[in-house]
Amino acid sequence: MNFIDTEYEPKKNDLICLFKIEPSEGFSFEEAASNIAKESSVGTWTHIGTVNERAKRIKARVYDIDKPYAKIAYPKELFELDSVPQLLSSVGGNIFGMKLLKSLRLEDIKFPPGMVDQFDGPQVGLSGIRDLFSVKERPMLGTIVKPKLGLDSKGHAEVAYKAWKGGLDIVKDDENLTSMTFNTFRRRIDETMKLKERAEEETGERKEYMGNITAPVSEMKERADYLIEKGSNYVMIDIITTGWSALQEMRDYLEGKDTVIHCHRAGHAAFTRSKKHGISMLTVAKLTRLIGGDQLHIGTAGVGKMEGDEKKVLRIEESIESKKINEERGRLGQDWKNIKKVFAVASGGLQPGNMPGLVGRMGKDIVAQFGGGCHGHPDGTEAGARAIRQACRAVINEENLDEAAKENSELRRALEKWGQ
Ligand code: RUB
Ligand code: CA
Repeated sequence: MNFIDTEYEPKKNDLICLFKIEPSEGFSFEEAASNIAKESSVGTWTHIGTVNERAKRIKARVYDIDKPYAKIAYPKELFELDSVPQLLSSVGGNIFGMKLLKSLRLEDIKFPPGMVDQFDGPQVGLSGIRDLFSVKERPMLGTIVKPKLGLDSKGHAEVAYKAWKGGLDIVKDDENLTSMTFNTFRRRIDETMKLKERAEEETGERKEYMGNITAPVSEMKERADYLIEKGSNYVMIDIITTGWSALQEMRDYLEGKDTVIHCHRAGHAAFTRSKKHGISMLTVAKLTRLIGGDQLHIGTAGVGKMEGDEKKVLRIEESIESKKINEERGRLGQDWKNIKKVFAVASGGLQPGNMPGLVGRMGKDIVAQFGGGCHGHPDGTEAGARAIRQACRAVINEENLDEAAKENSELRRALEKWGQ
């Protein structure tokens, strides 16, 4: 069987993958690409006598070579159209370990309409989240309670309360805070939701809490139910450590409950970070949108503490916030049909002085989160939250931060500590 066919015109319902390929010594690029198509669809390392007509018809085809990239078309019969695990067992599976490849990166997947139709996408999505808060003209502002582990339930709730009181919209648990002996899930939810109500009464603003429900799936369902019972509109899931199957299951489970799924991506960099090998964050983001995460961490476009440059992060942002994506070198197109937009979360090492750079690069449609950059304020959490809100107001009013700091002492103190 031949797996290279540069005359092939992909069919409307073919799934397309864009790979970046580096062959091992002694192998040509074409040989490498052909073996990727073979192993990820119907073939194996040697000629086999069991190949039938169907296998020949539904094989994958390398149809475009633009070194170091190759595009491969996969007929839809190769997939169980509503299963992300099965999709990745094919196009994100054995191929990454083949000896004839020095490195391989799955840069992008274009989902065909027949697959998009099988998924619901976000239930609330970007505009639903904006409606929930009645905030349209500025980024949503959030914090992660810090220290990430150590506080008891009451201590956690008090820090959350101060952040809301100071002007932040959203408080979230950190990725590794789930149900600890010193801060159990239920006790934390009880305490924090009580103080959320108080903060709402005192500020007259809508406040939200993202409790981290990360656990084995059956337990996640119970934790989600508990949050909903206590009046929360949000759950947070570590989507990489719990896995795609868990996200699919939780999205189904929450259908009809108008609950926002905040997707934390802790661990993604183990396979997204290398520019040569692994699976791109763009692919992770598109899978998250397809399944139905409502908010997703995508990076800070070079502003904060985490890796991820501006161009890369903006491409990801566009892919989760547009209806249609155009194909360009290093990325495939996508028609999202009726799938809602995901709200991009910018987080990791942010502080008030980053606000102009952040909004300048990523726009105002972001959830901007400040952990250390809130609780590390010289005058504490509430002052830190005020400084963040002041910086945000200044940027939206197109005012210079130094100017704004003259009238806003919390912002001034933040800039003295962290600069711009
Ligand atoms: C934020 C934090 C988050 C990171 C994750 O705390 O620790 O877990 O945003 O990174 P702080 P990413 O504001 O103190 O850095 O958002 O890139 O996935
Ligand atoms: Ca945005």
